Amino acid sequence: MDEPKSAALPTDLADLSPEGPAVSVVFGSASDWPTMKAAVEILEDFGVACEHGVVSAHRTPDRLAEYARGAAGRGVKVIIGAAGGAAHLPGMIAAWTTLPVLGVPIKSRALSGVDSLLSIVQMPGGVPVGTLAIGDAGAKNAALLALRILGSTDEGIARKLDEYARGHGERALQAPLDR
Ligand code: RP5
Repeated sequence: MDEPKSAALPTDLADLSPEGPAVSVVFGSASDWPTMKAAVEILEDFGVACEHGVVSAHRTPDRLAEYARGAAGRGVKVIIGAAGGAAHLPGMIAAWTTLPVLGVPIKSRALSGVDSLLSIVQMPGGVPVGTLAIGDAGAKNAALLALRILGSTDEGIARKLDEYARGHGERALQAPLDR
C-alpha cells in the first residue's frame, strides 16, 4: 500500500477536498517551507495524512479565516501553523477554531526568530497556541506533538511513537565520541 502523501493546499480554497486529513501544516510564506518540510516528512513517515501550504495572516487574511473556520468540519484534528517575524498566523488560526493549534516560530532574517517566538508564545489567556522551539527543532517537534495528540486515541500511532522514541534513544547512546 502507498504511504499517504501530503496534499498541497489549492490556490482557491473552494477546491479543497471536503474530507480533510488529520493534520494540517500551514505557514506564512513559501520561504518557510524549507523549515516546515521536516514536519510534513515526519507525518508522512508515520503514515498520517496531512495537507500543507501557504496561509498568511497578513497577506491572505480572508484565506486564513476561511481555512481555519472550515478545518474542524473537514475532519482536521490538529493544525500546525508556522510563521516568522510578526508571526500572527497560529494565533489567528486559534482565534477562528477550537482545534489544537501548534505554533512554530520560523528563524527570521532580522532577529533570528526571537521576534517569531515572542509573537507566537504571548497569546492572551483563553486563546491557546502550543508554542514550539524556533526553526528546525520546532518543526520536527510540532509534527511529533501532533502525533502524540492523535496517539492518545489511536493505538497504532502510539505504538509507532514508542518505536521512534526507542530508536532515537539507541542512536544517542551509540553515537561515537571523537577524541
Ligand atoms: C511571515 O513573514 C512568513 O511566515 C515568513 O516567515 C516571513 C517572511 O516572509 P517572506 O518575506 O519571506 O515572504 O509572514
